Amino acid sequence: MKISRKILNRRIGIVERYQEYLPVTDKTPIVSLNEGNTPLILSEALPAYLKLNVRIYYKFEGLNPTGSFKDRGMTLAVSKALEEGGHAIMCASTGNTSASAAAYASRCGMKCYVIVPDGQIAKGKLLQAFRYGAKVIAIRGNFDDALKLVQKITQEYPIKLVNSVNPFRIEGQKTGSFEIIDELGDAPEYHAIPVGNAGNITAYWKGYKEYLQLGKSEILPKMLGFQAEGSAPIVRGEPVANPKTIASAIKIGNPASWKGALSARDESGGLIDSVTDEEITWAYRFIAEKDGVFSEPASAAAVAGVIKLARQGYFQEGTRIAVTLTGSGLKDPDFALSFDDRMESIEPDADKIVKLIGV
Ligand code: AN7
Repeated sequence: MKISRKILNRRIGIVERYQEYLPVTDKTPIVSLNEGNTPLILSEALPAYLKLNVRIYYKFEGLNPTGSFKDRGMTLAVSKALEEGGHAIMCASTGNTSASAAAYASRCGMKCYVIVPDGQIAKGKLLQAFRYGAKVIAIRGNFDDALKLVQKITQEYPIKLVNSVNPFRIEGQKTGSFEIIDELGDAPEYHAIPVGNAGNITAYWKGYKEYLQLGKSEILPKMLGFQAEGSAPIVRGEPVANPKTIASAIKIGNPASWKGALSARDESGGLIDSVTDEEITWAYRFIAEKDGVFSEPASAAAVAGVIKLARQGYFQEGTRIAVTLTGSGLKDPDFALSFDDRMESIEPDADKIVKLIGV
């Protein structure tokens, strides 16, 4: 029996879905894990908590194939690397880029080299890079040191760089905006997003502008970027030599797409602000415990930012706020289990359980 792809309503990846808006041709080999098409989840708890008449939507990128938004950019970057005859890719990473690069490389038989800051990568991300078969190299330095090294090496050797300085990464990631508009019928009034290397805020802004030009939307959102206070170079206006934050994904002191972030902020009339680790942690727990959405700490920085601005009376009533939750909470089990949760270990006895739960 011939199975129709249409009948199965097959989930397709972002390159196939948005090919007319991406730099691909019929000859581009598509390396895909059916990424994208992630849920836009309406928050029940947050507007109620904030006592604010707005609709807040989580764009939950943690449900991508490797658990982060990086897959949108990586499918295109690796497809183009393959089209150009590449055999190997390389990236510096705070974790998610390496997981994604490793997965897409494995899918098309490429070698993958990832350079990470030693001891600063969340466990889930590191185990992904290993399991997808990448060569993992840890340096005694930070992400910014690692990025400089991979830029130097890929200039001198036939290895494609797949960090977001690769323009195909940005092109792929702009599809996040496309999906939001396709679903809402227009852009939201505000878009909140965590900022590390600043590729994603650059990509989303590009996507919003392109869809407006195509007549698919009528408004542009104000772009609201959030860095962690201890690694907030854009907010401070200068690189941070020793960035610090519990949100290891955005522990970046000198973002490559700094200019792109400034353009997104200034062209949209938005802002880039910082949030403390305490605020990030609070938001991380709130959206999991009250909204059922488990994202990693870096993603929660955007939620913390929305809470901070809401308290300042920033948002207009009756508007829509999209928040990109960039990665899955499962990525960082050490952080997830660092609270005072207690698990009781008891005899398998119903009476004892009932007593414990107090019903
Ligand atoms: C969950 O993996 O930079 O501002 O090397 O993993 O586009 O850098 C990760 C970044 C936000 C920031 N949330 O995005 C890497 C890396 C999560 C992330 C960001 C990252 P950009």
